[in-house]
Amino acid sequence: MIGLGAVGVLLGRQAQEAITSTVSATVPGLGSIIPAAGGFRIYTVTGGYPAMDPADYRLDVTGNVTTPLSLTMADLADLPQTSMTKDFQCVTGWRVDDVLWSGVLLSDVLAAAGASTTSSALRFFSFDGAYTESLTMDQALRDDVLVATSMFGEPVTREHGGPVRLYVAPMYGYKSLKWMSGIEVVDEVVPGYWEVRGYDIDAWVGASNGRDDEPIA
Ligand SMILES: Nc1nc2c(c(=O)[nH]1)N[C@H]1C(S)=C(S)[C@@H](COP(=O)(O)O)O[C@H]1N2
Ligand SMILES: [Mo]
Repeated sequence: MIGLGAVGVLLGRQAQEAITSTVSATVPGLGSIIPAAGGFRIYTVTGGYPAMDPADYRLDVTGNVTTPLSLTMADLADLPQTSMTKDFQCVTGWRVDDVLWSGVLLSDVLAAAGASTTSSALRFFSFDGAYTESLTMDQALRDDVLVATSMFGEPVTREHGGPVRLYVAPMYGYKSLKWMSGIEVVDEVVPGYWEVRGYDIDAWVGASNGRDDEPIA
């Protein structure tokens, strides 16, 4: 059950980062809003959580590649699997320590597509139809940037951007695009959803967005 006040918060307020809620409730038209595990807050700029049957899922890898790909969940499972336990930190201040992430390194996906690593940037697209993100090629090839199919040892939930989301460990959470549907290899960085709204394009935790002084290692 949910009170009208909470519905008002959900539907009426332009809260920072389009925060939805961490309360347990079902709101008609918005689907289920569950308590987020481990202190996560569930964000969506569209007001909803797009649904995708994993059987229908495709991750398109296009642009400056020798082999354009349209990867199924099974295709992703056939690529080398990587896990890492690392923190998730939103630029608004909340942080979840020691999250177990699993999936395929973005660099392995790019290698499978024969991505031109002399291209300078990548664009990321969401099947929510609204959110986009960017990385430079150097950033994308790091060994802590993951095409994540699993969080906490479970498939990425719908609320967290399942079945596949991006996880950019060294950067603030807004780089970790949810409901990922496409990766495009391009010649120049195209600023993402929050970046055209003022956030730093290079979102290093600690060093960007005027927060702290010290870049992380
Ligand atoms: N598609 C999409 N991806 C997104 C967002 C969003 O609103 N839509 N919010 C971003 C922000 S600001 C953060 S902090 C994280 C939050 O991830 P979570 O909702 O799994 O906690 O998702 C990022 N990726
Ligand atoms: Mo965020």
